[in-house]
Amino acid sequence: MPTPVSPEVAVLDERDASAQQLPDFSTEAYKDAYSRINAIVIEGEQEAYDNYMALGTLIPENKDELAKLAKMEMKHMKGFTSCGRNLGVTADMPFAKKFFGPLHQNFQKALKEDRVVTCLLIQALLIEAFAISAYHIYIPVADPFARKITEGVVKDEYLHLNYGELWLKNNFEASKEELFAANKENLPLIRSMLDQVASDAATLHMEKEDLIEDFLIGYQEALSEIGFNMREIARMAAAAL
Ligand code: PL3
Ligand code: FE2
Ligand code: FE2
Repeated sequence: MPTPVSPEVAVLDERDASAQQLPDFSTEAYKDAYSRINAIVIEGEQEAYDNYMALGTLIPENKDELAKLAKMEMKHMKGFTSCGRNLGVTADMPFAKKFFGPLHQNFQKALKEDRVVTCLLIQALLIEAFAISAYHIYIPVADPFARKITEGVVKDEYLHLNYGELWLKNNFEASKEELFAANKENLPLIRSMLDQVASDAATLHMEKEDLIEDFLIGYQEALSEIGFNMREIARMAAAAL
């Protein structure tokens, strides 16, 4: 007689098996998708460096702290560059520049007009929450080299998100209206970036639903930490629908 297996154990086994299904990193399909995803991450880290340096001019009292955050972004950029090199992939940088174009333009416009709240929402909340969710979902399906690098990076990204949360929390009442407007204008851009990256991410065994879920949890937690109530957060998240 076979040994009876409890249903709980059977379900657990199944979930573990699917979670540990690693892609074949050497196929042309994997490398092709990686050439775009790797470029997006390299460009994102480079722009994050530029954005924190620029924020230092808008918030001179935090100039040194912002320069420290910027320096971490430069390190991330170099780390992800080595991930591509390790797999023998050439990053498609023109694609990544276009990918970030609309968000980049909105940041630059806000910077010119000294709208520090909008700049913080774009870089320290939206981009960081996007990066944290992407890195979370990537780590279990990454090659061992990239996994180690991404684990180090994601720790830093929380410091960046926390910086933005704290500044906006300390200036909440004066920032509220600008935050609503900046969210309405920029959250749909994140949504469309997710749509654009979904099929390449799937090739890397990253599911779009997992990315959206992780992103929305992180972003909504940040909004709550800053001081928004549940109704306001729901209204802000609805801008992505
Ligand atoms: C700022 O610290 C980081 C900015 C980077 C933004 C990256 C967004 C990535 C979305 C695409 C999914 C990537 C999977 C991760 C692969 C390394
Ligand atoms: Fe980073
Ligand atoms: Fe960051």
